[in-house]
Amino acid sequence: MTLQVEEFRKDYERVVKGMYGLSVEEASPFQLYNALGAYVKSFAGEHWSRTKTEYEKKQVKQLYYFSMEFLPGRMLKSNLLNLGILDVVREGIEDIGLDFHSIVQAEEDPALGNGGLGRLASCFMDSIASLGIPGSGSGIRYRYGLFQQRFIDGHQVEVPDNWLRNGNVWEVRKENKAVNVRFGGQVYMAEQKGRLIPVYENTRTILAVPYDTAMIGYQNELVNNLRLWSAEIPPEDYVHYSSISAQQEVNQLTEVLYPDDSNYEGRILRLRQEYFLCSAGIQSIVRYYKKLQLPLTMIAEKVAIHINDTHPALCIPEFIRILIDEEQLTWEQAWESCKKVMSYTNHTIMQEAMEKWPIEMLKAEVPRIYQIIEEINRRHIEKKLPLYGEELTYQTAIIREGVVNMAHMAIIGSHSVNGVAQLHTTILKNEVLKPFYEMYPTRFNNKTNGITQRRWLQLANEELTQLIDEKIGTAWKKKPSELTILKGFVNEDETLKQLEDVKLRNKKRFARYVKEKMDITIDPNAIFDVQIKRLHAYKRQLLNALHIISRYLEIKENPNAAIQPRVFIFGAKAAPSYLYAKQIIKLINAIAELVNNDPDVGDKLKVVFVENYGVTLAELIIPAADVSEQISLASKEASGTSNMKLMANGALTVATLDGANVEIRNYVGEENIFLFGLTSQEVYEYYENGTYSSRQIFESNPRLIKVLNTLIDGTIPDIQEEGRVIFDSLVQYNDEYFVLKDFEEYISVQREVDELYQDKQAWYRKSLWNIANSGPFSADFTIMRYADEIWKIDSQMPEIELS
Ligand code: Z16
Repeated sequence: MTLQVEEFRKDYERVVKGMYGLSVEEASPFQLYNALGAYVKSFAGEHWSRTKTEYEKKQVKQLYYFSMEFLPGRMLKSNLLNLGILDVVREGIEDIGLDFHSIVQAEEDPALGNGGLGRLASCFMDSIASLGIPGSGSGIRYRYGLFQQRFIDGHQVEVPDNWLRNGNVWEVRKENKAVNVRFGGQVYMAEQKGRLIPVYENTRTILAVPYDTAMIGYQNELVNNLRLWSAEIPPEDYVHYSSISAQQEVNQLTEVLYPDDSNYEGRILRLRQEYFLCSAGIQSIVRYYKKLQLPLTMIAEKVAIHINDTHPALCIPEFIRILIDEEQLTWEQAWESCKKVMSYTNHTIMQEAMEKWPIEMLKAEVPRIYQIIEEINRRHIEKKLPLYGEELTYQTAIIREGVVNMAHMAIIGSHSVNGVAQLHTTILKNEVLKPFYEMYPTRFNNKTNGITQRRWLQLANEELTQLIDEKIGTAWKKKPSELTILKGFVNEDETLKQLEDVKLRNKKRFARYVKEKMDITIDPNAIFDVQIKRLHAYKRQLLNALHIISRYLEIKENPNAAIQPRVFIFGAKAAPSYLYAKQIIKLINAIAELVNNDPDVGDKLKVVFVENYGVTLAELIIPAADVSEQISLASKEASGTSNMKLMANGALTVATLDGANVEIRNYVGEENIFLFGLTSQEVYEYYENGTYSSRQIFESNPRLIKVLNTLIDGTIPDIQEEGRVIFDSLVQYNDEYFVLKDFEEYISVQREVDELYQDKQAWYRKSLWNIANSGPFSADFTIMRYADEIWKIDSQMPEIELS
């Protein structure tokens, strides 16, 4: 079915009139957006319903991707692209005399995730649909997304993200698919017809109502589902909810996303959210499976459940609860199915991110689930003790020292555990999860993360997309490996020049935004140096800041020296309770204040810290980046994904050998990446021998002394407190993330960056080489491997070929 411009115009004008009683000239940008969204939704509706019926009729095995976070970004353009009607619709809109861009911008960016993990889940949703894999997402419909960030006097201030204020055109409320989720009370086992069944007392029941959103495959007529659950008061249960406080408890449940990235907060409400998702999701899966009229003992042949980090790990005991308490399976039957169905991805080795719920909390909130966890643990210990002895076995216990270790439960209850980059998986096997690797060597595997080039190249960087199309044709859009054909162009001056022009136009576009939003003038001919990711000590935005101070001091000492101009661009939110991260934000904003207003500095150095970084801003910044900062302390960043997005858009990477940077290095070669710093092995050696002394490095490096002194001597304005805290963290408290250790090498590699940029041809040769090598980081490859090796699910389009 091909859509004609004329036909679209007529349809669209009718939809606007039908929805608002207005002509397109009278409608506001938001109304125009909403009407276009409704139009797109109905356009996809046919495929959506057909996909669902097909899956059911063929009884295909389906994947359910459970995640507490999804970060889809704006959906209008992406849906139009995937439906294959982006150009026609844009042309039609512009024919009417409307501004397509302002319609696109009227959409809210749903921030139902924190960062990498949530965005990965959404890239995966796009790839799963685009590869024709039967699968859906399962998450929470938070009433408020991740806070919006404002800067006041350089400090981060959080504003609630009321993203549903004007409704959400993409979602469909499915009240008839609602399920009950039970919390609290007491539970005891009673005999009934010769079986032990649980009897509950004083529980509170909450209604889980799903809202479905179409996940549209890339030009393949296939539409999957993202199901987000919302908590409501069960209408028939008004007696229990007569008090205001009882009502408030329900309303709170799915009210807001916890704003912690790679950090465990241990709040009771978060535990309730996790169980709410798991219980609602598993109930709806079992309900669907039962419609197929197959024996419950065979559920693993039709269902695969993926647990995105430990946040939804309660899927495991909930699955067992339903199979034994409600479906009368034996423990052994339920447990065997559980292991076959479940798989788990680990996303971090940071100890502070590990979920460990106090026993008392679980007992109080989900007493039956706690009993089941105890039983899983008891059987695990009983079985492994004779095989592995006490030491190893107790290291793998689920319950220990008053807490339930969710990672241990996730590993024991699944058939697959994967890390998200080669190095990360190696560290899991050899360090963090070593006892488990000894016990279950075949359960461990790697699935390096990926990104969808559809959003991050085709949509975000239309000009680069067009250039690539001109050079190598359009097959790469379905077959990302074909990007390697670009390697044939690295010695073509004309291509390199065209690439330079594209980059310059993208930089100008971002410069306009910076001028308009922040009233800072930046020179598009300067190097645009970009670090965009959550603010975390281990990611070392501070190292970047120290480099900027060092450059500033050099300019001040020698104002007439010729230096390569550079604009340092930051985007980062700090968790509201993460004081140190907020102090670093204040520091960088203060540095910006200082250098941007110093007449000695001029265009040589500018610092731009964009407010409220998220998917939408990433789409503007990434195409404009020359340098990609991936400078976490080696071993700490599980994978990183902005590294992949920036590379695909032709930025050169300044990196430590951490996460997926290692694989980027392997693809592009040492000459095409700027490496520096400790290796993960060296970091582990320092931990073992305990010989790191940051003070010694500080005292023996005159440049470091000068740079660090600016934190405490008043050079940088208005950071009395922050400057002192940060200085002390580096010098006094032995610099947990080896910032000082890596400083000198970082400075010197940055000098190489400046030098290379003097030779534009050499620079863009490397830039093109990076783009040409970015194909392997397509999430399509990643998902193909998950589907083949973990989920054992076939594509509905067997002819598909990615390489
Ligand atoms: C998160 O975004 C990540 C890990 C984690 O434990 C929790 C959250 Cl919310 C990130 C990793 O830090 C990052 O390295 C990785 O690329 C990303 O998850 C996706 O795997």
